[in-house]
Parts: sequence; C-alpha cells; structure tokens
Amino acid sequence: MRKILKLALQGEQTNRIPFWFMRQAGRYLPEYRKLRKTAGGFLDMCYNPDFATEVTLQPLRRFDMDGAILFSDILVTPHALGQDVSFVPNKGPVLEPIKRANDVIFNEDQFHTHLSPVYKTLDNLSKELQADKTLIGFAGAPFTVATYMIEGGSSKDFGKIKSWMYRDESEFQNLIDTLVQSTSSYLIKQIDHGADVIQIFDSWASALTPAHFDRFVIAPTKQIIANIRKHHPDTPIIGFPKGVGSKYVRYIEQTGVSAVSFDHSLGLDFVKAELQSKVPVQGGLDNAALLAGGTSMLNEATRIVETLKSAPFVFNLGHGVIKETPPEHVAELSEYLKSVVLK
Ligand code: 1CP
Repeated sequence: MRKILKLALQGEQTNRIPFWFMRQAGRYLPEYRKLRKTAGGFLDMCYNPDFATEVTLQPLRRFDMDGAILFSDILVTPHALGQDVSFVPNKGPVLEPIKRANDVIFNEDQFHTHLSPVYKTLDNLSKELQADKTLIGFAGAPFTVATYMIEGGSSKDFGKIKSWMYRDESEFQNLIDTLVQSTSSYLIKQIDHGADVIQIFDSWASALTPAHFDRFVIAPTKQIIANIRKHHPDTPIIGFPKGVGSKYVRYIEQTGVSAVSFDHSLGLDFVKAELQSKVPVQGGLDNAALLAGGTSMLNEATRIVETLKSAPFVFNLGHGVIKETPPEHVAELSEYLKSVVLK
C-alpha cells in the first residue's frame, strides 16, 4: 500500500490529492470532548498512550484523511526540560516563566524518560494505522517554544522574549541552542518509533525582524534538520513558519526543509511560482472558510486545488481547525478532496 501523503512530500506526483488538517483531533469533535472529560487534564491525555492513540485515530474514522498527526502538544518539550507547564481550561497554557537560559537543562536520559509515553503512543499508532496512512510526528520550533517559556503562556506582543533577545543576544542564543539539541533528539526518537513524516511548527516566526528571523528561525531549523538527517536521511520534514510572507523563500533555500506548509495570507500565484517550484507545498485553506462551510468553502478549496495540483501538493488548512467548526463541514471538504482525480 502506498502512503500517498509521504510520497507527495518526497516530490512524487500522486494520482489523488493527499490531505489532512492541522488540529484535526480536538474540541470540534464530540467524541474528543467526551473522552477529554474522563482523561483529567489535557497534559494527562497527552501522556496517556491509550487516550492519545484513540484521539489521534478519531478524525480518520470519520473523515479518512491520508495522515494521522500524533496527539500531543509543542509544550511537552519545555515540560520534559523541567519547566512547570499546565493547561488551564478556557485560558490556555500557563508556564512558570524562565529568567535565564540555564533555568532549563537538557539531560538526555531524563528528557526521554519524561517523553516515553509519547514514544509508546507512536508505537501503538504505527501498529494500528492502515498501511496507506502516513503517521505525522511534530515539535515546536525553538523560537515558538521559547515564546511560551519566557512569556509564561500565549502572548500578543512578545515583549518579554524580544526584549531579552535585544538585551542579551548571546544568553538568548544559549536557550535556543538547548532547544535545538533537545528538539533534534526528540524528533529523531519520534521517527525511531514510527513517525513517517515530521512537521516543525513555528507559529510565531512572523514576530521577528529579518535579521532575527535568520538567526533564530532559519539557523536553528537548519541545525535540527541536519541533525535528524544524520539518523534518518529519507524522512520528509515539513516546516511551517506561519505568517512570514516573502521570507518563506529564504526559509526553503537555507534550512534544507523537504516541504513547507503555507498559511492563507499568501497569494496562490506566489506559492506556485516561488515555493512550489522549489519544494512540495502543503496548505493553505483559511480555517474560517471551513468554519463557514458550504459553497464558499468549496469554491475556495477548488481554487487552491486547481492552482497547485500540477506539482506535488498536500491539501491542508492555513492554521488549525477552529473549535466551533461543525464536523459536517470537515466531512464535506474531505469528500470533495477524495473526488478530485489527477491523472
Ligand atoms: O482539549 C483542550 O482543551 C486542548 C486544546 C489543544 C489541543 C487539541 C491544545 C492546547 N493543544 C492541542 C493539540 C495539538 N497542539 C496538536 C495535535 C493534534 C492535531 O493537530 O490534531 C498540535 C500539532 C499542537 C501544536 C501546537 N500547540 C501549536 C502549534 C500549532 C498552532 O496551533 O499554531 C501551538 C502554538 C500550541 C500551543 C497550545 N496548545 C494548546 C493551546 C491552547 C495552545 C496555545 C495557542 C496560542 O498561544 O494561541
């Protein structure tokens, strides 16, 4: 059985458009909300292999996507480095903010022991998934994870992290270096345990100036990719520097990423000419179009498919499924995508 999602990311033209959706597991699904009630906290669910396996598979049972993304969160890495992390209902992540780089230390054994339930979840999934489905592992990129570590949670202006960066760039670099090492090691282990593909989420990369983008997004991502490739040269790695506009081009050229996920702020002509001419692309339906559903959603999806279908392409959203999205809209979009024949 061919894993068409993985093949498209490796540059093969497939006879159907592979698709999956960021945040395809989660609160818009009644079966997730039901299980979540019995699981304790959100992190308890991430560290319970039975729950995490079940929640990863839920959206595939309904919509039969080509990929299953590991159910976890980008903030398990700072947690495994010893930082206090919790998820507060209706508020989001809360972390005990770090003040200097060596407030966290990468002890490889402790780190992997902490994350061993995640590896067990991947073991389960690689046994349970059908042979034609692609298992997607992931981590947050160093800059995006560092925003939560320093701000203590979600942020609007990134004042604390960016003022630290301006005040003491070399100390900030030390933190990024710790995150490069730990994230590389984490992603290598995910592939050891069955991940077919890796996605690196850099959700807040757009907050940086071009010079800081080069130093704190491109350089660390390039190092992580080189570290992974020493162990797993053939595993596709998708980068997602959300919202960075024309800087996507430099990101592709300099990091060595296998593919990029693009957000809905980019024009499709730009994506085709400047990104898809270099690597396979994944994206980019506005998640609000999925929330709206109906003809406008299908028209928008058709426009994306028609523009990008002639070179390797994976259909996805520009950002995660919004929690109020009716599952019927996801079903309708999935049926449309399965009906498009390429050759
Ligand atoms: O049930 C709940 O209350 C938790 C909601 C939830 C879920 C379902 C959170 C809290 N995280 C997740 C899972 C998750 N997170 C996945 C796996 C499943 C899937 O995609 O189907 C992934 C890949 C993530 C990645 C993630 N977490 C990112 C990067 C992608 C993005 O959305 O930009 C980020 C920034 C986070 C942090 C996070 N996790 C959860 C919250 C509320 C937040 C903060 C988001 C913010 O600051 O706006």
